[in-house]
Amino acid sequence: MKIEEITITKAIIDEFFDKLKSAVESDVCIVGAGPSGLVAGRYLAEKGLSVSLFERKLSIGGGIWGGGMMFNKVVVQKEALEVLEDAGVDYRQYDENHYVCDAVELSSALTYRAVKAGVKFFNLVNVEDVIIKERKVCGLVINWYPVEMCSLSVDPLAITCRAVIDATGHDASVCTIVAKKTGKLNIAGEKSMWAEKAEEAVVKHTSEVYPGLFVTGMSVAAVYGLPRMGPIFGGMLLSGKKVAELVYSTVF
Ligand code: 48F
Repeated sequence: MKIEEITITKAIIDEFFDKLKSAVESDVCIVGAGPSGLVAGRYLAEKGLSVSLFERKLSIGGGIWGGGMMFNKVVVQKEALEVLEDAGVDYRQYDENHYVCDAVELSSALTYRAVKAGVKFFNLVNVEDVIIKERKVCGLVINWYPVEMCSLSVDPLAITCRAVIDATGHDASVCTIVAKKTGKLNIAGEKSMWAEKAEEAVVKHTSEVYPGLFVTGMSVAAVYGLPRMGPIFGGMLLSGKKVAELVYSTVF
């Protein structure tokens, strides 16, 4: 069996550039590969849409891996068990409404389901701006995250799409950029912890916050000034599912 270094190199370059070229005109772009972004991506890709997901870190999964204070278990309430079951994640009942699952299994399963549904993943890619035309977000401005980390002066590239989903967690990075550059969006800032209220509110406020820009997960709390919930993840999963339904029904 012959193995050639040059063939390995060409295979990686060819396959990656095919993926990148197929993503430059996406139906939906998701920023952030935490629980809400992964769930949203899966359900939108299963509808047959072309979905690209940009994550600035090397790993996919966002805040799932660390569970609570690095204890890698996460809690999910009864209402969100359907999303766990749909992803094939095992869980144990802790009491009447609290269930526990393994953070590593949750992160891997959500990622696997999204990949299998057809989501195109771009890790190590930072979203540094958006394209806005006629008061509508219609694309992303991207660069390698190491470019930002090293403060290199390298111009970015652009991706177009019909809807952008900000799933960047506590930072609400995309909404913050749009707020700053348009003056039309207010970022209220996340409030202190109140798990029950936060879990309900984060799903309720999952919405389109500017034409073409939708928000899901912890970013919802940052935009709307909701309390934080800590390591209970049902709201993240349900928010991801809700934003997928919202984007599909209003944009496509
Ligand atoms: O923080 P994160 O997991 O977002 P989430 O889906 O879930 C929040 C929970 O993990 C947890 C919680 C649970 O109740 O409170 O915190 O709302 O994942 C967000 C991802 O977005 C990436 C970031 O690296 C992380 O993996 N990200 C943030 N800004 C950018 C980005 C950006 N500008 N470009 C690309 N990726």
